[in-house]
Amino acid sequence: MPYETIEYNLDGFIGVLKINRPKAYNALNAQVIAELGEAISEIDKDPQIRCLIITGACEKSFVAGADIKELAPLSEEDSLELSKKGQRVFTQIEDLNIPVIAAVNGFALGGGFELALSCDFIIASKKAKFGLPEVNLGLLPGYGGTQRLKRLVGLNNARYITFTADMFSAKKMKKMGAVTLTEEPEELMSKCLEVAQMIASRGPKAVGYAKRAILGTECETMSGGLLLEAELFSKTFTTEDKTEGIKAFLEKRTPEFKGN
Ligand code: CO8
Repeated sequence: MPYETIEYNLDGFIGVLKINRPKAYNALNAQVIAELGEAISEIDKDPQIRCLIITGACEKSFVAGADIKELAPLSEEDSLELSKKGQRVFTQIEDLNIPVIAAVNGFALGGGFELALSCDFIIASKKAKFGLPEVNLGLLPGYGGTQRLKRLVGLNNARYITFTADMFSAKKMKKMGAVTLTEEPEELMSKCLEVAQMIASRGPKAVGYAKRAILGTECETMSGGLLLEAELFSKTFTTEDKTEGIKAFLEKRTPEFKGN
């Protein structure tokens, strides 16, 4: 199926899916979310694929977050809908029967970091940068970040990353537990393919069952957490801080939050 904002290729047992909106640093607009959902549904039905790699087609960026220009005019109801839609697609990725590797080649910010967190593990370029900058836009992570990050880095680190909205190196993220391996930028894809080949050489059914066992009952508590996150995310769309935060990004200036 032809896609406009993503690229998908299957080579042997390994699928490689690239987010491809270079002009916006691969930011996730509604079209990317929709195409990603379609591609994941197709991959789910494909008996040949044994491991999927998700990466960014643009050299500098994995995904720089949700598309801020698209977020700006949304109402509380629209933002709730969009948050739930993205959460569904990211949960589809988490629920795939095959392992999914996030090959983080550059910026993984906001929704981009949340996309990587919905994969089974992250292999990152040493130049990659991670962060949840949402609160600096008057928003909060709305694509699963409040639920998935804490599982990897613990509550204290998740709070630190979320509340500071700071950017973190791949090395720092590896130390905190969010990143499994770091590689030189030019070796990132070959390392991911090597790991994917290793996984593909193991018993596919056993790998799938092991994935399900590791995820275990987490998803039961996850669904409640995701609903709460989506509802609170949409509440930010009733605040002046969200209007100021997004306006400041678009005007390329520092926001002045009043707490309203
Ligand atoms: N959305 C839209 N456009 C973007 C985004 C984005 N997230 N990120 C970058 N771009 C665009 C820029 O606007 C710019 O376009 P233009 O050339 O037309 O002005 C182009 O990409 C290149 O960006 P910069 O010129 O800013 O490049 P720099 O190298 O100077 O900086 C950064 C790169 C650091 C990545 C910077 O662009 C940046 O800070 N981007 C925003 C990061 C961010 O705040 N992400 C979080 C977004 S909010 C979010 O993800 C919420 C998730 C939950 C959503 C739930 C439901 C909707």
